[in-house]
Amino acid sequence: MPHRSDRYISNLTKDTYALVLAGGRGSRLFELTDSRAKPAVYFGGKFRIIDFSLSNCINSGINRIGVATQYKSHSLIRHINRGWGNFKANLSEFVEVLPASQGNNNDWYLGTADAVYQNIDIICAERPKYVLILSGDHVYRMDYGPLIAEHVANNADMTVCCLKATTEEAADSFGVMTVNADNKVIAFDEKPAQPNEIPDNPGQCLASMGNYLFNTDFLFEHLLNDYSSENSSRDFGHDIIPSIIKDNNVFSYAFKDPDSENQPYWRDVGTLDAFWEANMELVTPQPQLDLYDKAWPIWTYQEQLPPSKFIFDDDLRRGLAVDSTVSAGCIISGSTVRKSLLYSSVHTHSYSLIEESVVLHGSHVGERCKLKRVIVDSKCHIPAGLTIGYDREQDIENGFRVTEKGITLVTSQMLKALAKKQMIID
Ligand code: ADQ
Ligand code: ADP
Repeated sequence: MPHRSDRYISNLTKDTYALVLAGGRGSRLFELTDSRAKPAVYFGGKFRIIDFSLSNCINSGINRIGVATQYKSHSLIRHINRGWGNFKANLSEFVEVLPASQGNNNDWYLGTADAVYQNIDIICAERPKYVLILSGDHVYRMDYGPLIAEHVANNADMTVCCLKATTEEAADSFGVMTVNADNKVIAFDEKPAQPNEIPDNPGQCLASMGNYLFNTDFLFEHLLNDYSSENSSRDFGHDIIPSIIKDNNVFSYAFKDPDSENQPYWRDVGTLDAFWEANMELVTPQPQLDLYDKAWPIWTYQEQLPPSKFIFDDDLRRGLAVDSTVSAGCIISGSTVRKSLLYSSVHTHSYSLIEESVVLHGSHVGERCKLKRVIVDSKCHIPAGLTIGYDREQDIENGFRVTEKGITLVTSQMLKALAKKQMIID
């Protein structure tokens, strides 16, 4: 991350209103998003995915932030109210929730552009010079200051943040753009089957991160224009960007790691495998995502919890965790935790073995359980003696979800159904 002195906390960031789009379901996370929107999904031991975009705003000096919510927003709204609601150094700074159906149309948000359109009045009242539209779905650390500075230096109307991706990754998944030598966007295809390659970079393309910076007046003008078109899906990637690039100054901004030439850290934890892998990366000795960097803190809501404890049980079996991350309030008693990430208030009991697993907060792992490559949703009670992650067929038979890569998801609903089934059989 840049040193403090290199950062652009300035009139530019102060003149910016950020709108975080947080209404998406994240359907490829299956039961993990049954009761919460994707931005509310837990990540990294104590955070939620949305904490990363919100922290990026605060650390960049953008202190007026709206969060557009829609799908299953209860958990997300509660998190924002508890963790971010009191954020203010003075009255002009806030993080506020903008739920669908309270904006201009009294209707659900259609596409991403509609989520902004329905909140025009709220944004207008703030009179920002720039509006930064962010996807609340990704985990990354980014200083938005240099983006705004480059946008202004380019005399741009709009700037799209982008990353290099392989054409394979981007096909059918990302917006892909073609730029000229000045980084002006000359073509934009939303989720193309065959993405345009970067010249001299075979197999590589420029993928949109779903983060956009607009001059406020320009944004409002084009949102209103879009409303005169009947067959628009009211989406930035499908409708707005392709329609404005020809006659306006639309630029791309390459998101780079300020400390290295490597691809910057940016994860779409949109599938169970990606969720498991990104969490597992954090328990390695030197993960690319540095959560311990004091210059770029990730803020969140956290319960007041006692410290974690590791106990020899009555038979002197050691409670231990190695190559693992253990959050506050956990009790590891007479069990072994290896290469795993335990969220807060997880309790593991004697003779249990937990390996390469992600256990969300408030879950209990009973005596003599064995877990390998498992995602345990929050507040699960894994009954004593259960083995998960060793036999794919058995896990499916037990009602758990097993991914192609062999990661097993367990939720409290699944465990309740299994208990009911076993009661009937007994
Ligand atoms: P997707 O991520 O597929 O592509 P989308 O599902 O529209 O686009 O989600 C974008 C963001 O908006 C997410 O943060 C989501 O939670 C939120 N969102 C979706 N629908 C919403 C609604 N109705 N109301 C409020 N919020 C909503 C986009 C771009 C691509 C780009 C990828 C990068 O369209 O061009 O490459 O992001 O991931
Ligand atoms: P086991 O892991 O053998 O199933 P328990 O879950 O009952 O056993 O707890 C083992 C130990 O964990 C207890 O003896 C106690 O030291 C500690 N412990 C359990 N609950 C708490 C608590 N709420 N506060 C502090 N320590 C606790």
